[in-house]
This record gives sequence, structure tokens and C-alpha cells, in this order.
Amino acid sequence: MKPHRVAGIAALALLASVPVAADPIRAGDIVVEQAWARATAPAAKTGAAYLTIRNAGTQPDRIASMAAPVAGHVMAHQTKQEGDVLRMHEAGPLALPPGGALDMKPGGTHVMLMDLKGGLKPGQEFPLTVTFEKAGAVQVPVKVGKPGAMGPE
Ligand SMILES: [Cu+2]
Repeated sequence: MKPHRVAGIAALALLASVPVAADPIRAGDIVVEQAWARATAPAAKTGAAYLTIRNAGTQPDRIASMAAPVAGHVMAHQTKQEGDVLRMHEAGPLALPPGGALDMKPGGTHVMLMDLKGGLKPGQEFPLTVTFEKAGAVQVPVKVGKPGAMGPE
């Protein structure tokens, strides 16, 4: 019996279970990666986050809901060109066909963070909980980049 060695292995196991922003997060066959957000002004009430979600399975799935402690309300938005204006609309439940991917990017589908509680600061990280109809809920760490950033840093 070597108690200190057992404790060391337990600590390693704990470390391995804490996700880092760059690591893909899995829920069953659903893989979430590269979650990031744009910094906002301190008093901003809305912000946008982006992530890539892949369905590596054989069954379709959909995003049922999203939540984050930095925001009062989280929804999926689509950006559409209307004449010469870009407008955002609430997207329906985002579908993930088998083998398909949802690649959220500025100017396209994004996670809209509503009723922000104090804005988003560069370097900040916050958890985003994405609940899938079949795969269940995953908590994804979202890294906040610079204002106007076009991708994860
Ligand atoms: Cu939006």
C-alpha cells in the first residue's frame, strides 16, 4: 500500500476530467469544439458566441436549449442579408444530421447571449451549457477574444 501514490493517480484523473478550451467536449456522439465569444463593451446587453458541433453518430440530434451564467437568456440566431442590411433572427432548433457539422461563424449562425450581466471581457472564460435532445447536456468552456475577433485565438 502506497497511499501517496494512490493520491497522485486520483489527482491526475481529476486533472484529466477538467476540459481545456481547445479540447473537444463530447456528449455521446456529439463533439463540441472551438467555442469562443467576442468581447463586448462593459455595459453591453448582448454578445455572440461561436462553436463547432459535430454529430459523429448515426442518429440525427438537435439542440434543445442553451444557457450560460453570464447571460439571462441564450438562443441560437441566424444572420441573413436583407437588402443591404444584415439582420439576426432566432433560429429554430438547430439540427445535427448524422455525420453533419454545425460550424458557427461571425455573419452566420451564432449563439446569442441576451441580458448580459456585465459584458464580456477579453481573456474571460465562461461555461456554456448546450442541451441536445438525444445526447443530453454538455458544458463547454467559452473563451472570450478581442472585440470584433473573427475566430478563436
Ligand atoms: Cu444574434
